[in-house]
Amino acid sequence: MIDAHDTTLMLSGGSRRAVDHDNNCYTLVCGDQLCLPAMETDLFQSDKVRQEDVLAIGPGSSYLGGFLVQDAIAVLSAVAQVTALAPFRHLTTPGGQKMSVAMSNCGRLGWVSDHAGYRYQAEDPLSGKPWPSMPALLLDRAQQAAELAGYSDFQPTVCLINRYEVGARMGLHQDRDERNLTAPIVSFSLGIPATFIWGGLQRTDKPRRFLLKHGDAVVWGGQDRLRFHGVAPIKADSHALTGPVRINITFRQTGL
Ligand code: MD3
Ligand code: FE
Repeated sequence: MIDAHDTTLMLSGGSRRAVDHDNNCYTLVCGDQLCLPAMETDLFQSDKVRQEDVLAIGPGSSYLGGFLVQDAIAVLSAVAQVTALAPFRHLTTPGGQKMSVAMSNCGRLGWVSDHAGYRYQAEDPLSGKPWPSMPALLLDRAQQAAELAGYSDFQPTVCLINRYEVGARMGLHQDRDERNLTAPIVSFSLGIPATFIWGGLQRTDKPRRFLLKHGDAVVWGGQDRLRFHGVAPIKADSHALTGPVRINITFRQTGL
């Protein structure tokens, strides 16, 4: 594993980062050979994921750049199967604002927001029926990413699917609606890129910014689990597999 969680490391080492000075935004780069793996596990013996492809970005968080690239079409097909049953919709915040991000869910529980608040629930409010089940490919890949990041036995009950069109954003927030804050959150990014804003445990802590690109996975856990975070307004762009859209999938372990 490469460790880039202190800024000095982020700022040194030519091939492992690129900085967009205009946006003060890092592009994280995995796979350089500067840090040799200190340990090996069975997962890393596979030729698909190398240990040096796992970049520690915080004490509890790892970036797996390009983790999903080979499976992107299959993952997007699984998303399309879910959203055929539970269409993307723009939820309303408890404050009455329509969210710019469109959302759907699969799995035992789904995240919803309305005038009454934020919560997880077993039924899609649009249909009154259970959310579509979590496609096996999504569950498998989420568990594999968690394992690679050092979280064994990740059992997500929620898969929240976010669709960003140009201009969509997500304001700085914490994910604290989950019952189990010891489990990590696994996120997958597909389609056009986003500038991710990663703050501290206080809303006013100075955030870091980095680019989340097509195929990237990030596992957020441990001491980083309650960090404030958000997504800057999406810039106009197009991706061969998604068109002018970014899809983000987050896997969460929670009960009701
Ligand atoms: C860091 N989604 O759905 S995923 C969300 O790109 C959300 O759609 C963003 O924030 C998106 O709640 C970011 C990355 C992420 C997810 C959860 C986190 C980062 C996190 C929880 C704690 C710290
Ligand atoms: Fe979040």
